[in-house]
Amino acid sequence: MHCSRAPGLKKHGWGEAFPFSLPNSGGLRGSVGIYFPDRRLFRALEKQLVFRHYRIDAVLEGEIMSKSILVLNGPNLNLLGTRQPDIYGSKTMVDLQAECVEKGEALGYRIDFRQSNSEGTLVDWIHEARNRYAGIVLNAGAYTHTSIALMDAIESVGVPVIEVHISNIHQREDFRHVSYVSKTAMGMICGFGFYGYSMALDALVNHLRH
Ligand code: CA2
Repeated sequence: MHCSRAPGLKKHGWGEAFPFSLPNSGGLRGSVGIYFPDRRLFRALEKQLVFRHYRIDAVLEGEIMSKSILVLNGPNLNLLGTRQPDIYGSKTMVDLQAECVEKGEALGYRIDFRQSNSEGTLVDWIHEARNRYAGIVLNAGAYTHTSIALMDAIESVGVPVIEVHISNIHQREDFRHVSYVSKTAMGMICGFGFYGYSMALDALVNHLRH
């Protein structure tokens, strides 16, 4: 066990998403990508987190990398629960993260849950998955229908990707019927609301086990 911060924590600045919780981390359960826009809020938790860093350090060196799944969300999904409940439901991104983390724990995987409105950031995160994550669940939002860059990133990284959409994109406008992500993802689930993420995690872990 090392008495320093975990490698995964060093490269994250304050206010950025960073992993601090693992299945056995006691009170701070199963959440990753916690955002601290307010330094004072972070300070209030810092003492507790430093304790967790040591625990994370001990585990990261071993099985954690191969037992981690990246769940990526694209543009505007941060608005979940604020508008268009007829299409996307009334639950929020935080609810979705909690559901994914809980499902991941049940399957024995740590979930790293992230959202970005930037195409380049999503490409960078897909690249980051190489040798670090067992697989990716990806809802690329509207970039699904436009992004050759995401398609190429998925193809180049050599990590299994399951595409997911909250809505049934084939019952919507014609431009949503095309998915560049589908061309390189293992498979695609759409139309089942947040439950689609759970289905995607099941499908991914089933693939990893066989
Ligand atoms: O159904 C999905 O999950 C989508 O990926 C969602 C994207 C859409 O462009 C895709 O065609 C299908 C849009 C996400 C926007 O989410 C909002 C949620 C609430 C309020 C406003 C936008």
